[in-house]
Amino acid sequence: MAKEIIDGQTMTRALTRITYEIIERNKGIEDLVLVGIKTRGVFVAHRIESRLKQLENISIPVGELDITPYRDDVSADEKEKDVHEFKAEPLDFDVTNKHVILTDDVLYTGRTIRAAMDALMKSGRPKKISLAVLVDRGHRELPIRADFVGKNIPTSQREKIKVSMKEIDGEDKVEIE
Ligand code: 3GP
Ligand code: 5GP
Ligand code: MG
Repeated sequence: MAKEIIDGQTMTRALTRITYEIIERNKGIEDLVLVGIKTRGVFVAHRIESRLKQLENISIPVGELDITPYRDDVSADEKEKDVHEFKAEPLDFDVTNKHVILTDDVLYTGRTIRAAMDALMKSGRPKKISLAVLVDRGHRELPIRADFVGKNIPTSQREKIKVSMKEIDGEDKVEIE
């Protein structure tokens, strides 16, 4: 059984708040780039980018990261398969001396983020990496935390967070099941 915890309006507000927090903490948004982790993290990145444009009237680059080949819990065979469909450069712009804000929908063990940082380093040497997530469900297995959080949702290991976003799911909501 699924229970809705975040509705569309709440998701919009959370992303707007995160955007304001990014502006506040960066005293402007110079050198900032957003990098979304596929799939839904990419939509999170684009939404923050469009709010930054509305609020500050400045455009910043948005990149997409597919971290499958960098995961530590994917079999070597699967990685091998992926590598062939995979660009040698995980990102199509240089992150050297940029402040990269990684974005994802759900933060759980932290292994995805560790893999994402690995992939990022292959594209240059960022001067700083921050993390923004829509939902932090706890249960970290690595010393990783988010700088910007839409909502902390304490979960048990058995529970699952289902994130729906307009871009691919037709509506915005977060459910726990
Ligand atoms: P996303 O690509 O939009 O992040 O991993 C593929 C999809 O499966 C993810 O969508 C995510 O929403 C969903 N998912 C649900 N539970 C898990 C989980 O425990 N691990 C991973 N990697 N994905 C999960
Ligand atoms: P982690 O690597 O931190 O364990 O998991 C984070 C990644 O796995 C995110 O990209 C997220 O999409 C996915 N994930 C892990 N747990 C969940 C969950 O309960 N719900 C959803 N939607 N995604 C999850
Ligand atoms: Mg995700």
